[in-house]
Amino acid sequence: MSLIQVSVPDIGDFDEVSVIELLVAVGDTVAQEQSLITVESDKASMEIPSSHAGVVKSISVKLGDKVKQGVALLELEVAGHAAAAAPAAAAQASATTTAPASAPQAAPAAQAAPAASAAPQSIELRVPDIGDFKDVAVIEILVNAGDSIVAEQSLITVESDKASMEIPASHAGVLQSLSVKLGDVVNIGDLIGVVMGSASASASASASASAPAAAPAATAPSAAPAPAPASASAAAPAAGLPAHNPTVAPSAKQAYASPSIRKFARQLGVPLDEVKGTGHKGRITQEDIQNFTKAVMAGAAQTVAQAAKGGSAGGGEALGLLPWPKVDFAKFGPVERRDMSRIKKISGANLHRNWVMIPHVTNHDDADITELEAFRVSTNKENEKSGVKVTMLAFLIKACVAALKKFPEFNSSLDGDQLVMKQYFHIGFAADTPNGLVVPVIKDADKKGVMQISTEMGELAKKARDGKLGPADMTGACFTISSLGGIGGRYFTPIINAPEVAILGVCRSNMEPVWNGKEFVPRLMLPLSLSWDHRVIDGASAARFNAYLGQIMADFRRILL
Ligand code: CAO
Repeated sequence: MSLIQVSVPDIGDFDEVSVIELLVAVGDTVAQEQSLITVESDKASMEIPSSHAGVVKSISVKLGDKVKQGVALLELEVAGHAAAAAPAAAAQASATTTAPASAPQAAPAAQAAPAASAAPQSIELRVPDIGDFKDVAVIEILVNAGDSIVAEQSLITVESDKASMEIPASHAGVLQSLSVKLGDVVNIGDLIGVVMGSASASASASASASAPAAAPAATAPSAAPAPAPASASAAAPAAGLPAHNPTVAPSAKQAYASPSIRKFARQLGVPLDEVKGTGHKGRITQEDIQNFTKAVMAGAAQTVAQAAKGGSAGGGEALGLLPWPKVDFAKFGPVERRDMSRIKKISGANLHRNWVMIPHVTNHDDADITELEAFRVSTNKENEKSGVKVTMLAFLIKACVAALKKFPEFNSSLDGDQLVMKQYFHIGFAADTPNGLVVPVIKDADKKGVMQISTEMGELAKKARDGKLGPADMTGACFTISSLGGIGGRYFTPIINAPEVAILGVCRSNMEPVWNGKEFVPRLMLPLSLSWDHRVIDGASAARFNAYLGQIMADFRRILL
């Protein structure tokens, strides 16, 4: 074990940068390359990564500190380093951290291509030397073609995985064209745009090419929004300067976050400018993104885009409903809070969407299964030794395949204005497990016999109860059956498993008196509940589907016709 010191690396042309985020705490175990501290100038922010894996022993800076190259940031206890090696290790730490931190050197003003001249002329604005960074992504475009820009005004923001920087204009003038768009990857020398101006109107173009980013904010009028709300007014567009490209930066409030947080937000699809920062000076932290995501997933919040689409956030506000009641249950008696299982959370969100988005109708009917049940019982007796038990559900799967073949719109999915008609017959069945409802799928049920379907169903149901179903076991269904036959009940309204368009609910069969035209006779009746998507199926088809299903269940020989 040895201690190594991580200090501020060569930060290029910056005299001082501010410590804006401490990404680790004393006692934390950090991995090599893990970001430790974020520092920021007025034009760039960068994360200082750890040169070694180790444990943070002490941190010698605090938020808001201004630091210069060589200032000690923290001490790491590193395994496997002899004490004698410590200075070398420290040096290495510095050296390693230099790489990303060289980014600010990369923020010089865009280089002017043509030679200086007093007459207005087209001047190319190119990506300057951006240090060790190659292939950096354009994450913000801060100007529009047609804008009048001043020298040093930020044109675009580029970002690597450890640093983001704004690239300022080397020349003032009217922006003729922009050659980059969001998401482009740029390198030194790439054209950003062309400005019509006087080369002499550049603010010390060549000087700023070497050290523009170090210019104090006050002398570097920037159309780019301030990184921190506190300095927002200082960063407001200068008088006469056009506003930002509204399609790129619609919000006056620019999210204030480090490059890795921006990346994290992008990966999750979180709109950063809707996240409230709770960090230093309102900076957005990883926890802020996580909390925002959790709130949206739980339906407690909505993104602007969701609200605009009128989708449901679960709270019902988007549907114009009253907010969900908030009750302090403990006021009325003792309570205990339990987390919902993962399966319940996932299936709940899916069921909710399906219930809200699909216009469901449910038809109820009964099938006479007297003979089929007798056949099932005798088959099971004959096959007692095989260990395979046939339940009514296996026959239902075959019967549903026959009905899907006869009424193909039940074996379809909606895709915009089109129906995708499936030529395969994969049938899902809802299975009750200790952790919640899952829907394993019997693939190609049309090609399988009742015995094989029973065997597969038994295996899949066991896998489901053991929590061992894989994604392949649960995808691709055309139609689902939800059987409560082993439990009880009469009828229910099953929720369609989108993007399927129908689902069959089955309850417990009962011996009932049925009028045969002459007399009441005892018949075993199976209650069927067929829910269907009224956008795709109409009531007459649904009644016919149920009736056909009933005919097959009453006389399974019909399946051969
Ligand atoms: N009528 C009368 N009895 C029935 C029946 C019916 N419709 N369906 C099944 N049974 C009987 C079976 O014959 C069996 O009886 P024995 O033990 O005497 O042989 C018993 O009920 C138990 O059957 P089962 O449930 O084990 O087998 P299954 O093939 O019918 O169902 C499975 C398998 C995995 C679908 C089932 O166990 C299950 O999980 N069902 C719940 C599905 C569910 O939760 N749906 C609701 C979704 S909406 O929230």
